[in-house]
Amino acid sequence: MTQSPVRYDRQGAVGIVTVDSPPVNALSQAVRQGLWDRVTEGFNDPAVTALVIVGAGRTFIAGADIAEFIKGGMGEPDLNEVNALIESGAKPVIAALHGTALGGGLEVALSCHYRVAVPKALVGLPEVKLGILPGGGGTQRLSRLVGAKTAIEMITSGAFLPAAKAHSLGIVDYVGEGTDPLAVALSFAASLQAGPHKRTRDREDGLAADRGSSVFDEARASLAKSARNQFAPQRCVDAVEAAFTLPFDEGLTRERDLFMQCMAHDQAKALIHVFFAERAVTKIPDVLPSVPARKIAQVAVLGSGTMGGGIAMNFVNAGIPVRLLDLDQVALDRGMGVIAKNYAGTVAKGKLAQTEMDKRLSLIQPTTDYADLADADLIVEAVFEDADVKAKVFRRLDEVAKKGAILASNTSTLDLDAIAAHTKRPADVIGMHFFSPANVMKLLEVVRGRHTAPDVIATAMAVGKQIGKVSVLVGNCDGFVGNRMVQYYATEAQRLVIEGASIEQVDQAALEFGLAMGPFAMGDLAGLDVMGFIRARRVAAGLIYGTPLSDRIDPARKGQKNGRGWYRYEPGNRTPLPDPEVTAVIDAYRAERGITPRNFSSEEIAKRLIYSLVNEGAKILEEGMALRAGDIDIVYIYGYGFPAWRGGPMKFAELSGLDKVLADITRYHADAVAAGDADGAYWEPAPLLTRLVAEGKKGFG
Ligand code: 3H9
Repeated sequence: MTQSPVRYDRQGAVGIVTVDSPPVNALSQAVRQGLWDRVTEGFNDPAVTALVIVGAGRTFIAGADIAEFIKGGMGEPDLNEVNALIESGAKPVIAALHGTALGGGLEVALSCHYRVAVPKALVGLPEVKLGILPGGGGTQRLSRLVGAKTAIEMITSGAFLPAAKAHSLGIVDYVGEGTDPLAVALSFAASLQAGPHKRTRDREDGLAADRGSSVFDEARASLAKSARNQFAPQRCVDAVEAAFTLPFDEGLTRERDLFMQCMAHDQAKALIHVFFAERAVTKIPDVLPSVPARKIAQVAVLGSGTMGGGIAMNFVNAGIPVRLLDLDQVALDRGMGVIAKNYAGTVAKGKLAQTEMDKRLSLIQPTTDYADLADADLIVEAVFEDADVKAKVFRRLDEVAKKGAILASNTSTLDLDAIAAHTKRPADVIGMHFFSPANVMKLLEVVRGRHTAPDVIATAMAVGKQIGKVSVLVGNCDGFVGNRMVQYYATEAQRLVIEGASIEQVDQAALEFGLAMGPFAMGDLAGLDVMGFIRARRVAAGLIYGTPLSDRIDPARKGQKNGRGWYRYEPGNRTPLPDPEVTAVIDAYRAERGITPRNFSSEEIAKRLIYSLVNEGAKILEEGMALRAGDIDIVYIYGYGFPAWRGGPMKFAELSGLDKVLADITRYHADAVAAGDADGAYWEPAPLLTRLVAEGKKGFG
């Protein structure tokens, strides 16, 4: 018989129910059963007058077992039954919180008569981030404690609240000292008066003021904007409202009904996929966790432009000192000025203390002397995206860097092996591709070269985590994962315009799909001059199909930086405005090719944009340039503003049906061939996709 993950002990007159199910004490079927059995045992134990529920290891219960959701069916006993049992006892039950009491974990705690916590404990109902809502009574019980507004805020944001805040809101009854939740609970139990001990379901504290309030409609209207197109946030409001309109048990039934609606929705499938994909990216089959990372105490960044400055900020934000090198003192002063201005903006918004800004700035040592890089453990090159410039830099770095230093390139497209070949230590060379603005965007593509050593990979991944990035290991191909895919996406946006859509319509369709910005606005933000430079190299190397419109746009149009790109911009304003000069270029090009513009629906535009990503993503996957389809999804969600609730491009394709996606891609390819349009050649279906569909597979595996 397997041992239960929940045990029962006694200390004096207190019965202790300990959940011991690493890593996070999630509420698997065995844990729910164990809770049921051990709480029953405690209620029946004549020697105890109160019970404590506590988590072993690093945390209280961090929620329902999400892996169980995917397998389908959650098994008996249901969480609501366990909670009802806890709440029904004649003896008071105290939840002793440490680590994170989340989701179903907080719901268990809310069913207890009292909640106590250590100061570092965090509580929250983050279900909405998985596309669902609290389904174990959380919406009903929390509302009774804190009222509608706070309940809606907590449940629709999924935010984690520190113990002190939870105490001030009435969620936690007592915050003790130290780190031992059991000690806090035992001292609280000793102070308990004789009953009755009120059950949360019977509390009225939070309900009275908000009955019939407009807060629900206001929340719905606000979420319709801030969580546009998302299913669960609206259902969260519905569930909270039920606490104010229905008796408790009916409220629970309504909550469960809404929970099941969310579970059945594609958005939950997408977001649960993202949860696991984000954790899977850390796992590299041939770089085991036992591979030791190198120690990174001093970093150097080369290039003090927008990218270099942003990269430097990441490290000093994490307390790691940086030497920032530029060859030109004027450029260096300008770069330092931009960094100071960025921090000052955050201070002005009240999000950073002035002393903290000063501390961070003091950790950056500007220099124009390569000799100053000699003690750096990690050197990140962020100079101009030109192979010759990079070659020169890496030859110089090879001369000055100490033995064992990691030499990282922030190249976004160039061949990492060619860069590494300019050093005598290719095993120490790796790509660390940050995304602009580098101090904000969470993605870090870690590029593995042919000779990159396993411990260099382990170090880059670990450093990425330390500076708050989501690091994804990718292979060395032109554009790696993100930019390799995006070139086809950008070209497809232009093909749509050539065929008849307007620039604004294409961007609007991307926004309606849920992307953070459309392809043309993205081009203007990245800089058409930079993209033009990269494109010229690729075209010369035979790596890219035509990009007919870009080549006809006046090269003086650089995008947002000079107020003229695919759009025009008023000074000091980032709102894209249609520009007749660009429209004239499009009209002339259509006329030259004899194209009669046709109408497009937003849906058709979105499909063509997204499927261009999917088809290239499948090629990348087959070549092994990404380890998993989920890695590609994470790249797009954290690097390109792809909506997480769509799951990323590859999950979106799975949810749309790989067979349907392939049929569309095949048609786009046939259309391009029939029109003699060589620019559409990339629509040739990815062999992997064709094979999966032929085998009847529903996913990329
Ligand atoms: C819910 O409760 C629904 C109910 O209302 C209704 C039911 C009817 N389940 O993140 P980490 C794994 S919905 C299964 O790397 P950290 C995770 O996959 C749930 N597994 O650590 C990883 O595995 P591996 C509401 C879980 O310290 C390992 O634990 N709760 C779960 O950076 C370590 O995770 C949530 O949404 C889970 N619930 O962060 C909380 N949680 O090592 C979700 C974690 O094999 N979890 N794992 O890769 C979190 O936010 C973070 O994991 C947490 C720890 C903050 C707890």
